[in-house]
Amino acid sequence: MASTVIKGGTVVTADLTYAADVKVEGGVITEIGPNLTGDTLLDATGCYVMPGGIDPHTHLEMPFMGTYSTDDFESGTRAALSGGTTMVVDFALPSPGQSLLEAIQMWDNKSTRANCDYSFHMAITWWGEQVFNEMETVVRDKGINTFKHFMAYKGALMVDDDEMYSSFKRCAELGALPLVHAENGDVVAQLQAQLLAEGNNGPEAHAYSRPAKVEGEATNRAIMIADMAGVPLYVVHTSSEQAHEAIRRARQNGMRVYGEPLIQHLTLDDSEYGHHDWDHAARRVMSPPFRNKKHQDSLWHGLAAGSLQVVATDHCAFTTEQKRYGVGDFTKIPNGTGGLEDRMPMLWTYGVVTGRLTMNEFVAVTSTNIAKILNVYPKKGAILVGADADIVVWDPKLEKTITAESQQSAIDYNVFEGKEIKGLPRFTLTRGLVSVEDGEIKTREGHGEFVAREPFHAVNKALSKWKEVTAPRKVQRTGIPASGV
Ligand code: DUC
Ligand code: ZN
Ligand code: ZN
Ligand code: ZN
Repeated sequence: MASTVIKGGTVVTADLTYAADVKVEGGVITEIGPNLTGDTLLDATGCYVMPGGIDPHTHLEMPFMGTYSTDDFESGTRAALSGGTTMVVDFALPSPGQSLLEAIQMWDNKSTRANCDYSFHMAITWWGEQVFNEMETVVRDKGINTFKHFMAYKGALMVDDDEMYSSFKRCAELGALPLVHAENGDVVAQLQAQLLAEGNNGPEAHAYSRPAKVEGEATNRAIMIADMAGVPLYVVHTSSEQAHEAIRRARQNGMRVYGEPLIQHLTLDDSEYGHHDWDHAARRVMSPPFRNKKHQDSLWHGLAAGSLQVVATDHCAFTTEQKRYGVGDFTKIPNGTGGLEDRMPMLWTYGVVTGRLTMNEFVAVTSTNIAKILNVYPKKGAILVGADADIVVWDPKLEKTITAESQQSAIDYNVFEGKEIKGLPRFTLTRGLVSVEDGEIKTREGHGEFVAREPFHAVNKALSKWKEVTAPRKVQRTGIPASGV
């Protein structure tokens, strides 16, 4: 079998840093050690050999707000690989009333073009007996063990507390992990209507309509509901101190709650919405919106302290033309920003180079923690013999300025335009296939495979101590008084 050896680099994992060569055969890592030989040699001198990134949160070719997100599984995964990310987890999104299994079929069809491996989360956008029953098939037969709930997007994707509690209990039975988009959709809808009525219709009003408190409230509510349902919880795109605070408090009380800041929220702030140019501001409209420096600091601290575990993108890319659907009414601006190819270089530049994160923490939050939480470790997220050869050979000396012209993403701008990056892939390997070589993109459409994820056996054991104390028990009594006296 043809072998590839990554030679002369320093292996960096979530817990170790050491000099070693890494040998790859048949798409997996077969040997790690000194002086390895092989058919093809990749020179990693001066580089860090790390597990390829996993982006746990993307929306590729997703029908949303009257259009489709522009990056599909081909351009999206090409963008991912160019920035060192070797696996994406996308959301299969049934429209309300649609079968979950039908939605998976749609996502199966779209994803045949993927350049790197991928997995799916299932969105619960409505509730009923059919959904209850299909959830079991999704977990048992479709390899999907995570269910996303939108607490916002009222009248479209939003589920209420009744539906969410029902679905969380079902997740607990099935060994599945619920995810939440935590914003109070009722309050957002009222604020949107009020802002429009006052003539506040520009993209800046998008941010006014989604203050940090709507996120803090919803995050705390979802955590409490998850605890009552007896299931852990994963909070997507944690963007505010209030949401982070709720997650910290829950973890301190023994609950398994995970928080996922986005690279956008870590590095871009709400001053973007004050820009004089409508297009500039609208291109940055996403939910939750960018926040101020206080919230950014909180997110960075959470990553360092371990109260937030994962950095994602929520990659959901719309062109300027699509953003202009919302001229005159900010509620019609398609929500979403890109970030797939910039997540790792931006986090390295703003995290590792600045000293906010160690290299090992960088690997943990971009790959290993995600693989563990989503139950694909150590197939993914590891430099270990037997693991998939999803590897990034990271050159800390490579520099570039981010521009839309040089990006892989199919849209016409980049929210990180002009940022100076230090640290980029010299090579990216996806199951052994070299897809970035000395900065040159050599992806192969259709190379990516679906990664099935098993249910979690620990889910039902994850109750907090509060649950045990308040578990209802019927009290045995004597001397019951006659009624009506
Ligand atoms: N937020 C976005 O900005 N886009 C896609 C969905 C979401 O929750
Ligand atoms: Zn969301
Ligand atoms: Zn300008
Ligand atoms: Zn999302």
